[in-house]
Amino acid sequence: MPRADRDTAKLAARGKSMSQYEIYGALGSPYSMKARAALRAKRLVHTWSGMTAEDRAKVMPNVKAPVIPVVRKPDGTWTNDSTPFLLSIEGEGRDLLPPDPVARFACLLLEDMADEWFMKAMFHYRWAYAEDAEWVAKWLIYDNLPNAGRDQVEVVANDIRGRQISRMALVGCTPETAPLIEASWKRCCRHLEAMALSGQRFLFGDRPSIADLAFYGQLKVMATDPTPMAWMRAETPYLYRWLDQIDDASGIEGAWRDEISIPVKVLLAVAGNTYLPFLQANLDALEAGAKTFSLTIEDGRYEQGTFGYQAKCLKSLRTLWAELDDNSRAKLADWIGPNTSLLS
Ligand SMILES: N[C@@H](CCC(=O)N[C@@H](CS)C(=O)NCC(=O)O)C(=O)O
Repeated sequence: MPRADRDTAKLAARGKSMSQYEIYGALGSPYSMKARAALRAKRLVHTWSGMTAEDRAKVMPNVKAPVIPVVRKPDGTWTNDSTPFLLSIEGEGRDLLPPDPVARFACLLLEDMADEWFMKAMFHYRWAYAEDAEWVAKWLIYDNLPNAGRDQVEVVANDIRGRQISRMALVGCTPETAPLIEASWKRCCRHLEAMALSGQRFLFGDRPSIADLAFYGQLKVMATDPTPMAWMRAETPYLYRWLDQIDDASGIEGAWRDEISIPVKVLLAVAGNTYLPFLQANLDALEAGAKTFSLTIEDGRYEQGTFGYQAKCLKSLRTLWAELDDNSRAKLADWIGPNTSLLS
């Protein structure tokens, strides 16, 4: 049988069709939640699989970097980085990027900040608080080993908890950086709460953008982890509800709005004050051959290991910035502030 026919037969046997996306992720993984909600918002046919340990052995060899979610595209190819994946399918289904060039750049900058900076808070809350670490480790492993039974789940949960805690300093989550990370996260949550109550449903209009989905991904899992869940319910209750609204936005009919909203403007100021200096310090340290870097942001000292991936993020933002016209750049610079210079 020709290969394509064989693939079709195999998929049919699994009750799947050739034209659908298959997402392999975890309910506790922010980027998995982002990708799933994105395909829902785009109205693209897909299946969701919370990966068990068994699935993992079959799925992970298809991709280079061992990170989830992993996606099998309808053409049979595999991919696994939510940002390039979603940008590569921007022409399919509903758009996730606003059409106006200023809004589009703002959207991509905020998406990047949610993925790479906001995620510090997700990791910090998850593993720094004993109650959260115990609860999270158990729910992650139960999803991973649904047939294993309590004893095995709890043994493996202990291992994963130890492993994740040992990675905290590398990604910048230490007792020294904790106050800064929490304060920065809370500030962004308050801006997002203002968005949820602003009379405009999402950051760039009444339909979700890739930036909304990136914030959602991190907050969705934090809405189950005990400490951030309690804080959000008490302090940003409408943002907490908004998470359930964007979770499945397939039926939301809304339009982009050309005018940049106040919540977006203030989040762009956070990007200027916090996120761009963070990316620049990482790039400087990498270029100097250093293994770690530190800088003062939001009145606190921040330190973490250097990451090539985050250097790539800054370079992509610079490419996008270079493509804008002077008028668009001037508008954005007003909101991003003096650190706009880091974009050139
Ligand atoms: N930039 C990637 C990040 C993906 C990522 O870091 N995924 C985490 C889980 S949320 C991961 O796979 N960690 C290793 C693992 O779980 O095995 C994306 O946007 O998809």
